[in-house]
Amino acid sequence: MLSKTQQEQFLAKAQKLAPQLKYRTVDADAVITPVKDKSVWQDYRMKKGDLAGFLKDNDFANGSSFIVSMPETVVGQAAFSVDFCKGYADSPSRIQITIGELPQEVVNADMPYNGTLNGSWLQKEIINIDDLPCDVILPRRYSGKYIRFDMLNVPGSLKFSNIRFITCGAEDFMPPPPEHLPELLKKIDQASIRTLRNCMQLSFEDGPKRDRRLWLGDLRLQAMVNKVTYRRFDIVARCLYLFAGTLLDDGEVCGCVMERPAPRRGCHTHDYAMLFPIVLKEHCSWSGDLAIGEELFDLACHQMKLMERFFTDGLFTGVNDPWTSWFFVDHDLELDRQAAMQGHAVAAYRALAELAAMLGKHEQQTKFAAKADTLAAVAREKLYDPVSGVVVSGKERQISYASQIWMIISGVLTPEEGRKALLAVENTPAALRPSSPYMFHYLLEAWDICGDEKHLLELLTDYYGSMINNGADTFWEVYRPDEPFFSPYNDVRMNSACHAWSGTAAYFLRKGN
Ligand code: RAM
Repeated sequence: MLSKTQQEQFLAKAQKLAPQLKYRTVDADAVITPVKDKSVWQDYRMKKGDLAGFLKDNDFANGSSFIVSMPETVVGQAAFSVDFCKGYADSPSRIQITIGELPQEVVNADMPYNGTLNGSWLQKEIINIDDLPCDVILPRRYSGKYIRFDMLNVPGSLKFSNIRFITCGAEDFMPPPPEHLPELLKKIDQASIRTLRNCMQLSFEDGPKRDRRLWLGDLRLQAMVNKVTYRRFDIVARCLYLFAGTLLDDGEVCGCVMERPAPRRGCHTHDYAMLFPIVLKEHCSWSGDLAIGEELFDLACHQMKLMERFFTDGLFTGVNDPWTSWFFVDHDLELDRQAAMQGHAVAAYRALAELAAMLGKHEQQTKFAAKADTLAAVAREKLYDPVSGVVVSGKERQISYASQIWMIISGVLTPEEGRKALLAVENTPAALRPSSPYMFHYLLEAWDICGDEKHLLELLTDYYGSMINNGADTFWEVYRPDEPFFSPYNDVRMNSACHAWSGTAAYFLRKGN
């Protein structure tokens, strides 16, 4: 168990690794007329018009409003210049400004919010300006493609100009798409990289609009894309130190870390804790930095020690309860998590064994390899039906993609068995499908391990391509192609449209074999 002092030392290391943020100015490039159109994703088409002409020809009195768009989804502070037009400013100007990643957030800016997460995540400001003319830089950092202005109470009417974003992030450029890719895959590659770039702030955030924090599950996927693009291993190391410095009381790595005002621990998310050894091992082998592996090895081992309480005779018997004992796995409360968690554990022990080998800890290597073998054998005996070739989970012997996927990722199934299992669930309409892009990533990773390039590319093109066709230039936290208004938070405006765990397409397109 790491002492408080050791944790503080890790936080000090994280502090030293804080990246220098880069800033640039991106001007708004169009005025938007939202057109209701049921044939369009979430019912609104955003018709673009000439912004310069619009701002020159129009002034805005009480009750008027307008929307502008940015050339791409950006992260930073929205800013603009404003002046009075008629008469003189004898009183303050009260303006409401709403920033949205997707049309619904700005078109329905004032619709009552009844979602489950705090409505203050919705990006809205009411400001009062005393002195005109004036250049305004809004106080928070936002993520968006649209800015809506509502004149709540203004003296006479106002003129606007210079509407822009002062963007920020650890990187300010985008690696161009690989030449050989067809057009749609190029777009997918770029949206995936833009997603990573926008989330890459002082740490890898899950979403720059929401939750703006470091989640271990998201970090693993970001580290994969980072490996084939920006290669900012310093930020990955920083994130690992942040986790190591904010442990829960029993020494478990928490699911997420909030960085400001000072690093704070978030919740228990046990599947994410099991990813810690995996992320650490991958980071060491991709960055070549074995020192951090040595430093955090015991902590990684401790995670699996803590997880032992969820296993009986080598089989996962923990119960998922989001309030007390949370095994996230996917945004799906119906999902029986037994097989997926068994897979997480096998994969984590394998990662520990490999990390031990890299660090020359041969005894530990043997010990963890044996642990992985035992759990894998139990999995094959209790959860794998060799006749149907499918993995089942829980008392009800539920069949889901998640169960097959994690048995493949962990190597419990051979690539050939894995391929058969995935094909079998494709033909099982009752099988629970991936609900979030997070699980969808793991489906792609599973097809990759099974060596089925064709399936992988088809699925990738279909899923991310349809998001692109629905207007995405960064990938969305929540995406059910047949349910445009689905939100795990009961209000689609709360969904994040630039989300770490949805951005791994570039990894598959660039990793080579
Ligand atoms: C949601 C976020 C985040 C994820 C957690 C478990 O709140 O989308 O990215 O990791 O769930």
